[in-house]
Amino acid sequence: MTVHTDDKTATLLASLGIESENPGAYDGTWIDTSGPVIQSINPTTGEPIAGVRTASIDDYERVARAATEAFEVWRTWPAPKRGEIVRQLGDELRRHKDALGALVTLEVGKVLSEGLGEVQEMIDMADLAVGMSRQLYGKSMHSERPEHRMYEQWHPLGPVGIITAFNFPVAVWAWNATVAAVCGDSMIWKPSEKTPLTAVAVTRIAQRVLEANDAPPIFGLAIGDRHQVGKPMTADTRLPLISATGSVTMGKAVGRAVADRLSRSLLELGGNNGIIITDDADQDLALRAVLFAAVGTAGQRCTSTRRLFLQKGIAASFKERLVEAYKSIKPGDPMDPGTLMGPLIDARAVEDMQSAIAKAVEQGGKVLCGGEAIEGDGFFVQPTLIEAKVQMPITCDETFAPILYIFEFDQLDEAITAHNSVPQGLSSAIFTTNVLAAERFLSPLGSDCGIANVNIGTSGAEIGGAFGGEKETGGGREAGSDSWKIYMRRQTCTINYGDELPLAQGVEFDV
Ligand code: UN1
Repeated sequence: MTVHTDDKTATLLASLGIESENPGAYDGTWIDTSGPVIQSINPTTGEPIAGVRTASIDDYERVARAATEAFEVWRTWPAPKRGEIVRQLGDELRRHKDALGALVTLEVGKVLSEGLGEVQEMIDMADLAVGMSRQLYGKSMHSERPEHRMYEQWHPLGPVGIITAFNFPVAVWAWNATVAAVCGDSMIWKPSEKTPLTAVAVTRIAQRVLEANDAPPIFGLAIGDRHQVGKPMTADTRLPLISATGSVTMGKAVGRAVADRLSRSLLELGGNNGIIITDDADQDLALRAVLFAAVGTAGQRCTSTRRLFLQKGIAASFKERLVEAYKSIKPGDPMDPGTLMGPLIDARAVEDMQSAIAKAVEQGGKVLCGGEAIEGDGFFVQPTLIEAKVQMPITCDETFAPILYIFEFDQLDEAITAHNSVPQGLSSAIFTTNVLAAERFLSPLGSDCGIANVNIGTSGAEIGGAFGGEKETGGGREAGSDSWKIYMRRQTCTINYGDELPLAQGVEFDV
């Protein structure tokens, strides 16, 4: 297929080393891959941007072997030296922030400010991981035996498989890759086939840093489908950890395959995030937060707000303001600085949104505004508000689109129960000025999610905290706090520096 791009796009692609057809696997060198070619489609126009030759099973095998060899060397580098490589990766990302952010916008359709924000998230992760590289602390504990010392230490784990989704095509790689790298792991990245170009661009950036430092090729890449890459990777006993971000269906398949070989999985799956707004909340603040969380990224974040719980006293007026604000949002070119909402990722996403809206109406929901796909080029839809009832089954599904279901409630506990009644448990928020309501929401009887916010929306988490959620969201934690521990192997060591052999638990065993 011939790919037509304008001059500006051609310059952008060239600055990131993207050609009209790119190899889809890297193991220290770019492999002349032999799988089928996929085209990356610009969701704003529906036109192809460039192609990628996917990895075959044999290509995957090459990448896996290289990752295994790279691990053998990388794990011997002192952690702060590994951190130095990640520091340089952060610097290289800083240099390419504008271009890479624009490529994210081109390939995913999120607005430019969010494309740039995503690269910033990678840079923030690199900075955090550099600090971590000197803080991979183990505890020491007091032995119950005289002249004994006990402590825990953390060793590199092995090559890690990283599966990422289209919606955060580069930041989620960085959540995993920067931390895994300082922990001493090599990795194989399987990005979404909807966003192969950003993956090639990031790997080229990482390659330069590795080569400049004579570091082993720890940042492997294998672009391909479930059969060529996904299944061989999840079944690969050389990979002690598979970190997967994406749908619940994908996560269940990955979780099962990895559990079958008793290895670790780190799952960050679907969300169905809710915001509760009480009568005493700051309405202006809440309105702005709901808009960003529900309409931002065209509702395609795992943290997007999908359910809104309004207390009766403010419900009517808040809904009115929300409808007005929704109507003022004009979906358009995500490169244009005035645009707040770009397209959905593909035609299938538009169909899924339409089918969810039809189901909502069938189940008794009332569309307050939006609801339509927009005719013309690209995959544009109207942001949609639906008045709903908690019993409506469709409100338990995560539809990756800008649909916001609105519910009303009397008492806070009633809202919390409804909020927690879905299978997913990623992010949640309450808007209130009442300290008791806020604390109740954060208490063990409150939100059941991995993320719980007060007077902040459900999306746009900072990388310093552990990111992930409960129930069908999969239980994994990525990014900050002590999430690094899953990328390492824990070892408990006991040293006897005396000349007796006392046994623990007072056991006597003298011959
Ligand atoms: C995702 O949608 O998979 O909290 C990740 C947020 C972003 C990450 C979203 N920092 O919205």
